[in-house]
Amino acid sequence: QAEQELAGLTSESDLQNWRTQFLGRSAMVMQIFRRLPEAPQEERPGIGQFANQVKSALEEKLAEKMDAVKASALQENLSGESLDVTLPGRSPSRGRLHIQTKVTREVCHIFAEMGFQVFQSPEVESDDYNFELLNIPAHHPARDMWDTFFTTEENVVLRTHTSPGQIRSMRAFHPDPIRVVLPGMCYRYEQTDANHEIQFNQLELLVVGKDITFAHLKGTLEEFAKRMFGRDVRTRFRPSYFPFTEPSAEMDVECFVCGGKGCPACGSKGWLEICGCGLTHPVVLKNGGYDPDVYTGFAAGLGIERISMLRYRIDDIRNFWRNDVRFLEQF
Ligand code: FA5
Repeated sequence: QAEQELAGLTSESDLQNWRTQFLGRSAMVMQIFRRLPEAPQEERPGIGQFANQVKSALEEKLAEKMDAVKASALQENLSGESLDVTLPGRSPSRGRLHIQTKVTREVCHIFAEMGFQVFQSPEVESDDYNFELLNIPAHHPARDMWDTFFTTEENVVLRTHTSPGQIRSMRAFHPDPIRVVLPGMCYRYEQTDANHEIQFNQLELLVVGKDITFAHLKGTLEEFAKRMFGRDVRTRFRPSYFPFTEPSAEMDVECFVCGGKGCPACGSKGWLEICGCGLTHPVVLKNGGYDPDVYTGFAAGLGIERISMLRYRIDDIRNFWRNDVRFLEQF
């Protein structure tokens, strides 16, 4: 009877009812189990076994039928829906590299052509690497040059510049000569304006060898500017101070955003500072493992966003990390 009824069913809910009727608590097979103790002792195993066979045969039939019912319901659904292949497609939105990633790669590429290799160094740094080993002791007034984000862990800071990578690369390369660039994000707790952000990319340059002079530094940076902005670009060096270089300088590039007339990007100066630089301080060489009586070096820290501003004539640095897609998708 159970099998006969099952054959005629076509919906899932009918199948549920069938299950209650033939396999539920009050179904006949189940009653056999419940009333087994009433049967004579020696017949019980035979009856039990037979009831079990019936029960699993019914379960198997139900499962088969359930599959068939589901399959035909799906088939019915599919044939009921029609697909209009003439509708216009929805194009997926395309991701792209951030402009700073692109410019960083371009700058690395230029330096690679000049013989530099890329070296990676961490964004979260110890006080030692960010300051101490760069000849900036605790309580030294020069620490005020970098408004620092401290972490809850003692002596752990977000790097304020890529210069800690100088020590890391020296320790990795010693005693070989070095010619590396170190790109990466830096963080400063400072007031933002048209050319200052609280997070920005720098690219550190480090050369260590014998007889490295200021002429090498100047030549390298000027050649970089020519390759980045065109052969007629005008640059200027101004004397400056950094505890980890001696002598120190800063390099400005003529402001292409306003063509020298004055704009927010250059603070109406007509020139935009793109890097700090200098000859590596003997104390820093020593901290990196190099004998300052034998080796000399030069270093620079270039601001990638500033370079992008000049290159693409962008008059406010805050556009880069505002995450406005209308701005970002132009690059
Ligand atoms: C430094 O950070 C030194 N570590 C640079 C250096 C390296 C000197 C090696 C000597 C030897 P400074 O704070 O001036 O220096 O920053 C260097 C460059 O990073 C600036 O010229 C500018 O281009 C960029 N920069 C600095 N602060 C910001 C900021 N808040 N937002 C955007 N760019 C910045």
